[in-house]
Amino acid sequence: MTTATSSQAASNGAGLIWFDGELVPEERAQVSVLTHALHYGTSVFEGIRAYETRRGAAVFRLPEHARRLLDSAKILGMRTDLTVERVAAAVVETVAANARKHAYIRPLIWYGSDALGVSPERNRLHFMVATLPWGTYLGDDVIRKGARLMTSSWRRSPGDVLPTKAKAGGNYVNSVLANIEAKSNGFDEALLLDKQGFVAEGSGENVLLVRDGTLQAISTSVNLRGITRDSVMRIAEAGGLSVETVMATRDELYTADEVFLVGTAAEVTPVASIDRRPIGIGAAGPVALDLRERYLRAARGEVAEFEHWLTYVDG
Ligand code: PPE
Repeated sequence: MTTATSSQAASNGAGLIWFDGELVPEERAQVSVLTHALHYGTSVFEGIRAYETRRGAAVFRLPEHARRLLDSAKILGMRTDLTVERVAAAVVETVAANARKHAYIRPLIWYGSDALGVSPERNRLHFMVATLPWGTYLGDDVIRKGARLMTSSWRRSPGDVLPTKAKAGGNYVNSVLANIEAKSNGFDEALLLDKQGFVAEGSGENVLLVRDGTLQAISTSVNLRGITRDSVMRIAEAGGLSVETVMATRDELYTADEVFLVGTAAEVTPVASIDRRPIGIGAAGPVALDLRERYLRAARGEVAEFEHWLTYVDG
């Protein structure tokens, strides 16, 4: 571990951050070391992307992300007076203030530093929105070659242990453990199973597969109800592909024609192998690459049918 000094320059390239109603430079957007969320993982967040379109930057499926952020807060019992409209306005304002053409957007609601101790009640809630200049999530190379996945020895925490429908900070310890296990074993990403052995999701993505020309989406039992998963299923249907929801075991993934990961950060990332077994052709598959292309075209405002998914930053 590298130990930071508090004078270290901000390194995320976030520029101006929305912080409790004000836009402040990243180096001034700081919190106390006694922040409740830092000690107990009591935060909820979103991952959203803005894409460059002919009409300037546009945020992809913003109302859906804002709604899920507030749903996550509700699941954690957070009493916030934020609304979908206020979250969306803060996102748009932050993208505009940084003059970003495209961005990865990270809104966060968290309990502050008024009173340490498990009970969060006496802590005020805070809200921030950061915009980051992220490119592809697992690297351009992985898109070309396909990701190498490892089935994690860590199971996805069941919904009666941690609420998997909430995008809560604390939940992500499960993802971090799986991710570092996969990376330290030389893989690109982890695949998590649930306690029964069914495929749950990646450390930060949902899983889709193709079998005999049908797109199969892993059902949303113990995973996040992914917005990209929903977008890709609708795009596939619009393109005439049959789409169904399935429970799948890891061996069913081994024998699929294609497997891919979908998420806001990962977009559509083809999978080349799982546990060193080649999937299909053992490289990025044709359906994955086609859906990736069509997803990105929709996000860039090039598909009239899906333009209602965009919120243009300049009105
Ligand atoms: N499952 C998990 C566990 C998850 O974190 C994500 C998003 C998804 C599924 C896909 O959800 P959606 O973005 O709505 O399609 N992961 C976010 C966090 C990535 C990170 O490293 O942080 C993301 O993609 O923004």
